[in-house]
Amino acid sequence: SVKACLFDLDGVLVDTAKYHYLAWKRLAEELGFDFTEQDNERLKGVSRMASLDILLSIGGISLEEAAKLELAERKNNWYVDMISKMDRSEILPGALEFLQECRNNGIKVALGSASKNAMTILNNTGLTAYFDAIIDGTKTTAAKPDPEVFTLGAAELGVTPDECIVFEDAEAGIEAAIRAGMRSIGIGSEETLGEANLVIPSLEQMSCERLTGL
Ligand code: B16
Ligand code: MG
Repeated sequence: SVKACLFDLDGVLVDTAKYHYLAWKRLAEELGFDFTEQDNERLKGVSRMASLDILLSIGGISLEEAAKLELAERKNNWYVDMISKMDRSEILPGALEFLQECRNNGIKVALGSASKNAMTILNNTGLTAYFDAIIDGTKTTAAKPDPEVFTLGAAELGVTPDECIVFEDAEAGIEAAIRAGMRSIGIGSEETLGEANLVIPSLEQMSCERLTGL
């Protein structure tokens, strides 16, 4: 049976990808090259430093670790400026309703995000109170597709992997769920998330009843 739902943040509950994109694009422009929305697809679900490495490879730039840390911080400051202005209107369609339905049905709820800024986003959108456990980039040492973020979530909730369903918008996140021994639901397109047990366009198509048939 299903006892817990584990949610990715960016791309599942809120659309912060657009802010990540604006900040990375600004950094690329300062470094003298263009960064397209298509390039940005490669950064989804990927950690901050790994994202920077991808960006620099697109620009054909190689740098020392100290210079990279400085650039990552510069990008993060712009990103934090943007997410500090977020409010509940930026919660994705169907998310609030499904989180509430989980709570009403006694299904535990955890966050499993790579972001070190997850608490700012949850607090500004009013989502914090929906979670029984919050695992974010400040608590993990290995990035998705490593299963750590979801394994820690299940442990904190006191449930076993086979009792968990992971909701993810990134291919690396679905792989992390599989490696954790959990079932998963992809939010987005079948093309990239085909490994999931079910793929739906958004949480608007989700209900607790649909969890039972997975
Ligand atoms: P930060 P998720 C991920 O969030 C984003 O998808 C990814 O684009 C970002 O680089 C990563 O968080 C780290 O974010 O720079 O705020 O620590 O999808 O795992 O909720
Ligand atoms: Mg995501």
